Amino acid sequence: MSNFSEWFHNILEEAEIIDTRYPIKGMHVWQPQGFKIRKYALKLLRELLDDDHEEVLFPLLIPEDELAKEAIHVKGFEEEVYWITHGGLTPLNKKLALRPTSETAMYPIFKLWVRSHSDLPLKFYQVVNTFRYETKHTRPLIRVREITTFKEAHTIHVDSQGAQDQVQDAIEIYRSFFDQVGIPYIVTRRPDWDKFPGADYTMAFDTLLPDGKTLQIGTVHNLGQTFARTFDITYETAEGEHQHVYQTCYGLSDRVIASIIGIHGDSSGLILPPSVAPYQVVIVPVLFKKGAQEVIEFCSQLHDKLKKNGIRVHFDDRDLRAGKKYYEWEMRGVPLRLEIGPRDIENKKMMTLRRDTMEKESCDYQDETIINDINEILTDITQNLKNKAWQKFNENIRPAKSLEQAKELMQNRGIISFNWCGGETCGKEIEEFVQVDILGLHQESSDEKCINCGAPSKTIALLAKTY
Ligand code: A5A
Ligand code: MG
Ligand code: ZN
Repeated sequence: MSNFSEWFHNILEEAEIIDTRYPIKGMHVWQPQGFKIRKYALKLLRELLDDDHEEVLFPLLIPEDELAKEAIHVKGFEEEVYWITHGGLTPLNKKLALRPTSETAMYPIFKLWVRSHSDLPLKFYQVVNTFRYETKHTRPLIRVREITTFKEAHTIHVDSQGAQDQVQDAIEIYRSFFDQVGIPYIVTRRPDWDKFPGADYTMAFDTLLPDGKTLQIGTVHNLGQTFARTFDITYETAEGEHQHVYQTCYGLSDRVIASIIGIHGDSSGLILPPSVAPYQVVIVPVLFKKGAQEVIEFCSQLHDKLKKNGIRVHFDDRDLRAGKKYYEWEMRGVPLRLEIGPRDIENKKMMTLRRDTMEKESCDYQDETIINDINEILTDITQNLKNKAWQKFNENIRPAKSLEQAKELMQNRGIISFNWCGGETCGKEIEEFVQVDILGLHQESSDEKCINCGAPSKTIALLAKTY
């Protein structure tokens, strides 16, 4: 995969994930294969959120005066907002924005919903499309102007501690989500100049794509009371006083799918973790003139049995050369392929091919254990994909003791860890010198000095070339 960008574009097309020919820059079409991956990824996230969040759905359009209310927020998004100015031929007397995100759509309504301390906390989420007129180079799934799968959660709390705890909970939810699809990540607290417009602070998940550039795949924001004051969202305390609430919000986008495709794939195409694979298992009959009917019947019954047991399985009985089918299912990333011929049935065997290792193995076939056996292989594939991805990720995080060393190491891309004081002027100097971005503060360190200004530094920060 020497040229990741080219590989990525080709596989989206060949595996029929996304059609990029739609005639608006940054807006693309989900094809059936891509849509299924998206659907299963959403299902995983919904299962996590539905535990203690309520799903809602707010309108796409935001009145100009609501969007403009929160000054810092609107400043952060002003260059990215699409506007609706007309209804048919009639100019609107109030312009309407296509949501770039939904704080200013939701919070005027939250003001009406929040009453008493006993109603709190409230935790909502929605899955919608959002629109951002991105000026940086657009790429399918990675930087789009219509984010088609924006999963945004918004929570409301009585106190600051509640919001801080929710930030931690949200980080755990996202960890669990990324673990299920085997995507490695590192969590940092973004520098103040890079936080979400209107947030007190922003925690971000970054992963590493095969070209050594990091991709921000999720963010969790502590909004403090900024929006609560702007939109006057208050609750009544037990003593009957009115207090402003504390809020958080967090979101994931289409980038989740981009990282699943980009991180697990190889030169033969996609490698999908079973949790999101449209087909987890494909059965390919190996046919000769003799015994063909028996093989077809056997495979067809096996298909029904797996399906009944909740495995997403496909029986490929097309009249095509087996080799052609193998090539196609490998390219589409099906985790497990079963090849069954007349001799296998006779000997109670089947041939398995694992897409993650490309290992072909003749396994015992037993009616009583087949479901268990297959589920075990799928679990092992999940674990192996995750381990491989984490190993590669960790290998690409390297410490630097000086700015020169950071610059030197950065020639191989990846992530550099270093001691940083956290100061804005100092941070900008570091970014200028190394010519990449500071992702943020990662973790505490024992007493050391900032590699740039020499001030005491108790935190390790990360540098990377970012998408
Ligand atoms: N309301 C909060 C949650 C919010 O909007 N946060 S955010 O601006 O950081 O966006 C959430 C996530 O969406 C980001 O972490 C990033 O992974 C993704 N994202 C942002 N802009 C994107 C774009 N143009 N294309 C694809 N994904 C994008
Ligand atoms: Mg942006
Ligand atoms: Zn410094």
